[in-house]
Amino acid sequence: RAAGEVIERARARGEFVPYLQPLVSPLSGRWLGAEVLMRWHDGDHVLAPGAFIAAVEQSGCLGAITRDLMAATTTGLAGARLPEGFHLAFNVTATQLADPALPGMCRALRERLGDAVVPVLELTERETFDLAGHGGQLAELFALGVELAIDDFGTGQSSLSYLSELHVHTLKIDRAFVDSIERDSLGKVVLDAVIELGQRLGLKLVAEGVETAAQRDYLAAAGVDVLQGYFFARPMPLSDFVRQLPAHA
Ligand code: G
Ligand code: G
Ligand code: MN
Ligand code: NA
Repeated sequence: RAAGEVIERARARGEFVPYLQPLVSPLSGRWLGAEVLMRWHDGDHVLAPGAFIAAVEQSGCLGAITRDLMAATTTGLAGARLPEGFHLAFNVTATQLADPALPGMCRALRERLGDAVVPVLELTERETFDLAGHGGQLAELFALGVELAIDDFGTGQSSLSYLSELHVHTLKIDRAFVDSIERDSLGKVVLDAVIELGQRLGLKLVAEGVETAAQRDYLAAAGVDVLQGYFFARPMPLSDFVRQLPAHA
């Protein structure tokens, strides 16, 4: 309860803000989109979700905070010239897919930023089993041009059947597998298998946690479509993203 009140007060003060991390083309280095990551501006401190996401979920405010992040991102990018096909990815829980406000938020995003922008909802692999009940709202979201990405792919333990059943567009390869590239480990076997699986299913592949040129080169040669990681850019405040975008678009 007490923690919930702290979270709600922080939300009311606008302390939960979007940071954006570029999604990068392996070949050209261009920014093809961004993942929106929540940060808590608590006085002088900027906290990452690991420190507070559990409290947010318990507070019941996660849905409201996600809507705030979507609205703030839409407003913050409204003046920017976004490249054609720019993907804007938000992290959501399976429960949030049923949020009746979600289709309207996605529609508003496309209305304000243009149809060239593709809203993406990232769902962790661990939650995909919860998706079955959300078919109706998912169909509505897909009709609006929204795409679905499976986050942290390779770390869950679900069956793979949902990939064909759920109209998933994108697999985000967990950074643990990217991390194994420069080490001769079992992780690299899994990485290669995930890449082949995604390609055979016709899914877009995004690799997360790219930190070195060697990792970039390996993933580019393997045909991974999009890269994300500190090697290219860290998550940054929206205003920094807008300032840097023209040099990378
Ligand atoms: O940004 P960072 O690496 O600290 O994120 C840590 C975790 O928090 C990641 O798993 C990320 O998916 C999650 N996360 C970040 N922003 C959001 C958000 O807006 N909503 C939800 N549900 N999770 C988020
Ligand atoms: O689970 P999800 O993929 O949404 O989480 C993304 C998280 O990964 C964010 O918290 C972000 O800060 C973090 N991240 C992004 N790029 C890198 C990277 O290159 N290395 C590491 N260690 N973390 C990263
Ligand atoms: Mn994510
Ligand atoms: Na991830």
